[in-house]
Amino acid sequence: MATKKESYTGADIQVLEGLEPVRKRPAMYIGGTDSTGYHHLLWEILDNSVDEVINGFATTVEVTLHKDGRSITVVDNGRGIPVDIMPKYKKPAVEVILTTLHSGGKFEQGNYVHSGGLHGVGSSVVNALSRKLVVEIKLDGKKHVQNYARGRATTPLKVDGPCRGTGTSVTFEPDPEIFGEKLKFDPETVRERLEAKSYLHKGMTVIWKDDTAHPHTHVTYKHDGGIAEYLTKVVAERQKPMVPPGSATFYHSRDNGVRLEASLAWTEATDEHIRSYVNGIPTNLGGTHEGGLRGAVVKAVRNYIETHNLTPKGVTLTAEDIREGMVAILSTYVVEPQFQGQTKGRLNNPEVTAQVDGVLRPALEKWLNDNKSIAEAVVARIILAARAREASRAASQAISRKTAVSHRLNLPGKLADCSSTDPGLSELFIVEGDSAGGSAKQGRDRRTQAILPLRGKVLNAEQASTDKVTTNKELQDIVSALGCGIGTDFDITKLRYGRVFLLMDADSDGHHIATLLLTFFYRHLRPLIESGTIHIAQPPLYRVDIGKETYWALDEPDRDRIIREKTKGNAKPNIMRFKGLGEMTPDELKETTLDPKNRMSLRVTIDNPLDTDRLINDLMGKDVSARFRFIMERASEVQDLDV
Ligand code: TTJ
Repeated sequence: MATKKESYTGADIQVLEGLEPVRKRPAMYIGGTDSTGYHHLLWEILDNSVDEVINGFATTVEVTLHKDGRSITVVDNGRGIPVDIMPKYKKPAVEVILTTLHSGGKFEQGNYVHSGGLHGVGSSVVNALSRKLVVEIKLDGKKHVQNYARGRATTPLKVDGPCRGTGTSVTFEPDPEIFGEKLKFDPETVRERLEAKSYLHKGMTVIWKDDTAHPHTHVTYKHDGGIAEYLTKVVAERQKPMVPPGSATFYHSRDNGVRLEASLAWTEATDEHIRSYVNGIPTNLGGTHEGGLRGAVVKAVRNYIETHNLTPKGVTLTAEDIREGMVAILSTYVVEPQFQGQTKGRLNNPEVTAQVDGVLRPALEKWLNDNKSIAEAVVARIILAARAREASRAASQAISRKTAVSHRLNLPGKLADCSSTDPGLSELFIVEGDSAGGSAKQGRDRRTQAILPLRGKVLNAEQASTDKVTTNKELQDIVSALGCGIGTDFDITKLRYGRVFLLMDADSDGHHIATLLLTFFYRHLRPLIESGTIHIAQPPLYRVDIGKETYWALDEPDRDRIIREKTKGNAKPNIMRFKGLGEMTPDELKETTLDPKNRMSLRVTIDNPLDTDRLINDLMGKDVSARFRFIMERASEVQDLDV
């Protein structure tokens, strides 16, 4: 016993040397310590099991999110991480792998292909950043178990009875010291990633269990149709039929070093939707491989149009027209991928563009020529897109012409503008209802704050084209007030306000309007969201007076916390609930919501364009409670609290 203990003390020192830099600078290894950061840990662990499947040694990967929402188990039925003692380290291989930086390298060579490169930071990084980690290996009829905490082994590798079969299981809990006390895995993010993996690696069984859900989730994903099946599913989800129906196409290539699969179709949607993956890992921000796909599609279609004399009269087809409504899945394998961006969502290898184009373009041309009736329907759809674009351009130019005459003269009548003309100082509050608008006008700082009350119905912009959107009075007024135009005439340098706040009641109507407005900004004025211009004001729901002090509570728990913490002795709290913004006095509104020194607001950001796309697609349907969640969830996620 004593010897064992001693050797563990020795090991601890070595571990500390090995993994200390990871705990010191976690962001260098995983991109950041926000929610993306700890999800990264999961992807890293998961990819080890997926690799074992890709290499043909496992069939099944199972992921369980435990009740606490933050510990998670990944299990596979592969060969099991080796447990034999490595002479150089005098420790079991598994312990070396989990406690030494880059120790995975040895196992990645030879016949062991690693899918990653993106998450290939190593399971030791996950271990270092986990409050606890337990590895269980079934091998040679024995179950081996070892525990770790913050990268250090807390027990030796022990045999814990006999077992059948082989496989590896890792349970870990990201360290709240690194990621903050609020850390929770997002079940939908995990589920979606697992489902995507099951399409990308056809035949693999993926089991997803979510013990935070009521009742507990237990689903199995297995798709022998691979990404061709994935495309069908994505198109169905987006509820825009294929043009022509059932016309998806699929390519597969393993030649001349380019390993690639792509599946693609045109639909009646007005946007382009590409899901791309490198080595099985999503590249949400696209990159050079997507560039290759886009180029291939545009050139193949142009070539088809020219050789068949289908060029339309009176309208020129742009690349965007050709790709409008296209839905594509692209899965490429790159030996040494280079990624860019905070979350490494973009592929940067320049050579990949030509490789993807070189494979896809001839394949697409052949498909078009072999399927003339499909090709003709696609070309007709593209010409329609070009004509619609020209029509909407005319419509949006009409609006901009009006706003361009003078930045003041054509402002909407109900806008109470600010006196400053410096966008850096100016803020616009879009306010629900006339009575709240009135209080806001009285409570604002008229030098820098403009108020635009909304009266009529806001159009659901999810489905609408630009010319339709610009006929809606409320949206038209917003565009005019903003001054930056819309559609092809959008020019962010003309934006009249540096910040735009949505100020709505904290009830379901208010949430609905906010959602409609966010949808409009997301679909038609996305740069405003991307630049961080759009904010959601956070008016309080309660006023709590205790003695001479006044407190504001955003919601019920907040109110109860204030009462608990601030009520001393005999002071009896006086509580008032605002049924809507209209019930607040101008002074109250100023103090809590308008005044930059005291107000609460949330900045709207897009952390994952795919998620956002899906959310907006899903939620602008019928389910009001889901819409409500959208706002609340997104809002609570936003880090940029402007207090
Ligand atoms: C390495 O080469 C010898 C046979 O086993 C190979 C291996 O490492 N297999 C393997 C690792 N299967 N599963 C894992 C694994 C699974 C999880 C959940 C976590 C980690 C870190 C590794």
